Amino acid sequence: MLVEIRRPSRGWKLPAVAGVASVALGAGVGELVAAVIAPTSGPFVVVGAMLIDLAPPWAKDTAINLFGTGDKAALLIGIGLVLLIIAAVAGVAESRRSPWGMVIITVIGVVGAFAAASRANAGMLAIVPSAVAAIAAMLALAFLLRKLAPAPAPEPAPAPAPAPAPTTEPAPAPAADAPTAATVGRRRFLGWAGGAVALGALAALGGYALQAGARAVTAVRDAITLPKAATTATVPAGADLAIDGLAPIVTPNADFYRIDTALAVPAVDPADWKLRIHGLVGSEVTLTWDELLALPLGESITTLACVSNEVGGSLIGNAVWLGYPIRELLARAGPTADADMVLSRSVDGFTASTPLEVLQDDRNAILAVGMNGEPLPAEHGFPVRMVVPGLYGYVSATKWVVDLEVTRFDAATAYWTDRGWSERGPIKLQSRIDVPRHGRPVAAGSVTIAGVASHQHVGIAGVEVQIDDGDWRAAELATAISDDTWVQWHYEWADAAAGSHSVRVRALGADGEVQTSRGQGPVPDGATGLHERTFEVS
Ligand SMILES: Nc1nc2c(c(=O)[nH]1)N[C@H]1C(S)=C(S)[C@@H](COP(=O)(O)O)O[C@H]1N2
Ligand SMILES: [Mo]
Repeated sequence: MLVEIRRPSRGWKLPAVAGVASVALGAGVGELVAAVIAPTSGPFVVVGAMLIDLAPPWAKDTAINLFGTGDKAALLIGIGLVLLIIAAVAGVAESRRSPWGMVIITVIGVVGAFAAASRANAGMLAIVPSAVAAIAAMLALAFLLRKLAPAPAPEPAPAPAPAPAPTTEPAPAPAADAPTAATVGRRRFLGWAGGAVALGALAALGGYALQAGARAVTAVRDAITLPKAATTATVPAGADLAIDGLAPIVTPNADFYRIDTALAVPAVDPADWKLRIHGLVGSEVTLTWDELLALPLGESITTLACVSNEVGGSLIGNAVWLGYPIRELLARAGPTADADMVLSRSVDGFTASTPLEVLQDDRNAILAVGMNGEPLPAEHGFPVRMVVPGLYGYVSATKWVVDLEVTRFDAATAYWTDRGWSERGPIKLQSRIDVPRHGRPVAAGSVTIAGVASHQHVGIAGVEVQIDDGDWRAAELATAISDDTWVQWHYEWADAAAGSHSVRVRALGADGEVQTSRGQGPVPDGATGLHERTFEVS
């Protein structure tokens, strides 16, 4: 604010209205933005969730006693009322002591962004709705307060030049015209303020409407009971070392990494879902949701990793999948002899190119409907996705899959291949150190070093660690679930002396490969290099 406006004569009511209208507009826009890009990060909902988490038990009890099951609605209404009061204060503050109103709105935005970012599973986009809301509110407030600035002298009807900016010295209004001009200005201001409120309401309604599909599909998903598995998979005893700080052997759905190009999570109703297998095939196959569920479904445990995972990164997870082998469906379609690739397509247009032979051999390449005992979560591909051991997700793990085109690598390319990534993505031998945890001091003496290693569909023969610049020493492997999953490892360092130390890890593949120390970034076919962690022993 370049000009400090001190005009107490303006009163406080209209500036308060400006504040309320601006914040209403911002809040509506925030809900709309959230509906589009980060549906679980609507500013109201995240602030409400944060308050629920922060509330002491007595407050929860009181709220439940007062409002019963309406306690959540009451909470949201309460947040709305508090917000409106703060908004009114911000309007008055801005009109008298600019930029304090803007500061107040910024603080509200930061609270919303903080609440959104601190939710479990919050993506990087989570703070955007609150940020956009705050910016929209500030722009609206600046606009409305300008409308409120005393009107310039009434102009003669054929205006020779545009009205001077209100920051110039306002000419004193002729006494006779004064009440009329003030009334007109006031009415016009209220029109603008009402417009801002209406726009905010429209945006909020738009957001609500946009999420109708997602709400409906969530309800459908919640009502699904998946059929019992014809074949089950179990995690063998001794596969999970249960070391504090070490990734659990099976990754809970809520902690499973999510990578996709979908700005809004596709809402696919299983009743409308259909898979089409076509292209270089003897006969086209289509499969409905009911037909898929009627097939004998099997459980399999497969680790999924992203090609963008940096060395030691967290874009990797392990789940118990329920699904049906893709090879059986391909056998029905009968690929022709010249076919060598399956281009899978999701409902939102994403594509992946998977070598045909990988989908035909005896590995557990499946159409998955279940993840860790539940229907697939929406963001992990509900109702149906692919899971293929041994390949990075970008060439195999199509979520919301609806189409399999049997084709050739020289005839079609997939989404990420068109953007510079390799057309094939066999997964690389990798290992990661989880413990000692990053930045945690460690007591001298016996120190546990632990992590995970994987080489899907090949298997891990061993893991070695190197402390400081010492020899490579064999770590102990936990029981492996199968070659298709990561395996935990640990090494007990008996004589850790005080000071700063570094530990490096390398995995040995079941095929004799030794994990390379040669560093390479993820592009075009996956990162290589050794994970290293430094820690302080005291
Ligand atoms: N429809 C669709 N499926 C997709 C993607 C995508 O962008 N869209 N990304 C792929 C990539 S790059 C990875 S690593 C995995 C990630 O699966 P997850 O989000 O369930 O962990 O999904 C794959 N399937
Ligand atoms: Mo990925």
